[in-house]
Amino acid sequence: MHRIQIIDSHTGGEPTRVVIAGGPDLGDGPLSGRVERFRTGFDAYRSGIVNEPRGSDVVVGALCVEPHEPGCIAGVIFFNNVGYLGMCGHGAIGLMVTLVHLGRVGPGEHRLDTPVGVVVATVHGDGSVSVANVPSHRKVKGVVFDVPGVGRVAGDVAWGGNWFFLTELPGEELEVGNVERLTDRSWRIRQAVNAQGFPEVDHVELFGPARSPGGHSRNFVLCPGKAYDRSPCGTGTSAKLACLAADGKLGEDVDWVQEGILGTAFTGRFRWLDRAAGIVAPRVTGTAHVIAEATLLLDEGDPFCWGIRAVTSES
Ligand code: PYC
Repeated sequence: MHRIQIIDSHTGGEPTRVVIAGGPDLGDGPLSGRVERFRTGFDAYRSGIVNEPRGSDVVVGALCVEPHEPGCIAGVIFFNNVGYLGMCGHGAIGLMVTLVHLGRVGPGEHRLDTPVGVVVATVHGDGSVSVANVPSHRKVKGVVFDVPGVGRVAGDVAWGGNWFFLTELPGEELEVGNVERLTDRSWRIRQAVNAQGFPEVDHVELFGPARSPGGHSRNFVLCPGKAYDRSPCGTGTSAKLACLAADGKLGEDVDWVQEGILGTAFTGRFRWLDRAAGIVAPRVTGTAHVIAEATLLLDEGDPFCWGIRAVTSES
């Protein structure tokens, strides 16, 4: 019987399952190498931890490991129903709130080692958390293509710790009652943009007008395993900030309030790292709540010990 100790939280509605003990031993070295060891040698753990019957398509796992980079309080590898994430903004906020809950950290700045670089999380006195994310940039502006069942789509490809295609679909209501339609449209867009020569894009982000008085924009984000992000997506907000910066639509250190599909919000802002190259340092602030402490039991005699593998049309 394997026992895996977890703490669950949600950040703006999007769950994070932090693995505190009992996860796979990935050895040491850079996190980019350890995520590959996770993928090739221990992928059953990923599925067992986040997939049904213990989890669901929407759960994002966060395996806490010893950091490699100096000065980091922890290393973290984020994973979901179908694979691994470079970074995860809502997950980093959830991890910090979990570490506060455990009494391991208090208010102040804390460095986290991830497979795509070091991020700096600041725990504020009011419990909110800011994440200074990895350098982000827009790769291509204004990619235009036809999407079967959707029509002509134009948008940007950008990196915010994961790869995104960002677009607006005029007339599309970004509300939770429409998630089936939004999921279908976003999935078609993802397949089409991948076929356009951007196979790296695994998240699709649709934008529309904000609904709240202080908001600047609302989004719907489709994740790689076809689950939609219940939060405004931290890495997606970082990619958005890179696009806004490149277009001169947002100034340095100016707040951008990004609503997600449930109406919860992250506040983003950026600093230029290299203006000529379009590279920004994004910072995303949000709140999370711890909702469960548990021990997962993995019994090899159980036919679904290692989870029910998520099936998408690509897997
Ligand atoms: O907040 O960066 C994020 C994220 C990525 C996938 C789900 N949430």
